[in-house]
Amino acid sequence: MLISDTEKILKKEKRSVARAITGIEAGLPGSTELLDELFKHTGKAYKVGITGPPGAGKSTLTLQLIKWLRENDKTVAVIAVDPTSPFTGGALLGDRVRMTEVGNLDGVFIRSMATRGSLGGLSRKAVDASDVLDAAGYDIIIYETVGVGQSELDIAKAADTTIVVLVPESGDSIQAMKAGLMEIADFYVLNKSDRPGAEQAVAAIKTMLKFREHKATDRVPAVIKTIAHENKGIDETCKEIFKHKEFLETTGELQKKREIRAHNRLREIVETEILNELWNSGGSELLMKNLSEVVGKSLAPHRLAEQIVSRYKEHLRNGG
Ligand SMILES: Nc1nc2c(ncn2[C@@H]2O[C@H](COP(=O)(O)OP(=O)(O)O)[C@@H](O)[C@H]2O)c(=O)[nH]1
Ligand SMILES: [Mg+2]
Repeated sequence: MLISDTEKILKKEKRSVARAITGIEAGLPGSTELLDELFKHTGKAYKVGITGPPGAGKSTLTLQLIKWLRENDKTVAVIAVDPTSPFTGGALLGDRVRMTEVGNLDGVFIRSMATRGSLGGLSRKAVDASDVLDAAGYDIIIYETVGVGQSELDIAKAADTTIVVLVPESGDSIQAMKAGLMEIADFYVLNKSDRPGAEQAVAAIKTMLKFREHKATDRVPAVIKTIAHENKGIDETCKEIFKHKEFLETTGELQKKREIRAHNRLREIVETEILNELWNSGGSELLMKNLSEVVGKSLAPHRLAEQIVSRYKEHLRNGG
């Protein structure tokens, strides 16, 4: 039994799309079969990652991008992975009402995914969910993530264009560099540029970019100033997305990027399968049974690990 109706998803029926994503998130049986069916309808959506520190204005910016895209006849789906995001409920009531309103618009789908408990598999689930949205025919898929952990970085890397959002507060760009955000940005948005220090912050980001290792032929990422809640800089931001898209298409980089992603995705699926089987076919039991010996120093960790792996190999020899 499939977890949702393929035909209805292909017709962009929001309830069926939502049900499919819920099933994927929960890992329900039948979700991979649904993804199999949808797969041949994917590959058309363009994916945009929006990442940066909490409170930088990512959700506000996303809302404005949605409006711009709808005015330009593009349908948009958002996957928000952010515990503090208005999309996921950490915000003021007013913000949540706005999100719901926008999410109810025709040609717009907004979905949050929980970070609680499942960080490891989150990027895989977000990518699976985006396959549903892609098959449903959304032109643009936006991933909003807080740029803090590895898992969030992985999601940002699943995008065709990644935007890093920073604010004028001093040291923000240094923090971003430490968090690995500088390597993944295709361009920068300096939001809250109504605040003091905006010019200095732009200069700091540009200096940082100069010192970054790069080939002479590399594209230098743009730095765009925005005031998201006043809709300032949104037009420029959207145009930069499409400029970057064109750059990727004409240079063949888009194809390369997608090949790398397909490769990584395959590895991740296989590795997850193997790990699940290893732990579920007696590995967990063996670990728990002998853990006290390791703690009590009578069994070395490498020896217990060897036993667990041997047992898994034996399980495979016996036909899995
Ligand atoms: N001053 C100022 N405030 C902004 C701007 N953009 C967003 N905000 C406010 O900053 C707060 C955090 O925004 P939000 O979009 O939730 O940030 P997120 O955590 O990055 O998604 C909200 O109260 C917004 O209204 C801006 O350009 N200037
Ligand atoms: Mg947010």
